[in-house]
Amino acid sequence: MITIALSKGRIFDETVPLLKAAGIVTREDPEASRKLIIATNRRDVRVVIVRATDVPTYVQFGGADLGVAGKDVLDEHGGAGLYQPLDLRIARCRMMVAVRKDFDYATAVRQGARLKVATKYVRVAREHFAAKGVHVDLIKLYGSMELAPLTGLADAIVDLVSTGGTLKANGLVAVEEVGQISSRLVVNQAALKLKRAALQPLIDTFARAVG
Ligand code: PRT
Ligand code: MG
Repeated sequence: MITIALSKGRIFDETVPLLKAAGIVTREDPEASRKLIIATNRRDVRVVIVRATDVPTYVQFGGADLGVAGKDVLDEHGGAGLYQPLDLRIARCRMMVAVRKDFDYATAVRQGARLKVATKYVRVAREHFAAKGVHVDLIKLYGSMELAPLTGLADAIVDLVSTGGTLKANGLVAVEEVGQISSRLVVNQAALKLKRAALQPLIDTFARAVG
């Protein structure tokens, strides 16, 4: 049995066409069903639905053989136990530093101010500001980061931006790019050795589908 870990929403939606290219069709839509294990047209392949941040953990510890996770999530996880053979180029966005539009970020940074930064991506944010030599106090949040600068909780946030609509709706502006984000195929390193005959053709098909 091959188990593929996916999260609901954009990752599932954008992985479906890649699975299809490999001849794998899911039997159910996770948005409509409450099932966490989804069968496919192939008796030896199933999909498990987990939180986006849990995909690397499932694959690392063998709860799934492979999975699809954003680079943001993988960078926070650290990648231990994971083989990352492919950038699937799906669910693309950018990791950005954003502030209230009346906050003078450039001056704060230039004057060596100690910035309060709220984010879900503490590890990535710490490395980003350390590389720039900017002193930061990091505040870990699990969502609605946009609210932090509006309430005085933080001066800046580090968050994902795709259309920019969420920042705009909350009076924030992106001031710096931390990195380009897309989703990667991740494979359990032990599974790749033990189930190579089943997994390698799948990886090769994904590689061709991505182009
Ligand atoms: O939503 P949930 O809390 O269940 O989990 P999640 O946010 O971890 O999962 P999901 O499915 O929302 O995101 C999965 C992956 O999609 C992320 O790990 C990213 O790699 C990728 N991705 C691509 C994004 C976005 N684009 C994105 N725009 N993930 C989140 N967003 C959010 C962003 O955090 C912000 O709140 O969308 C909002 C901004 O969008 P715009 O279009 O208004 O700029
Ligand atoms: Mg989300």
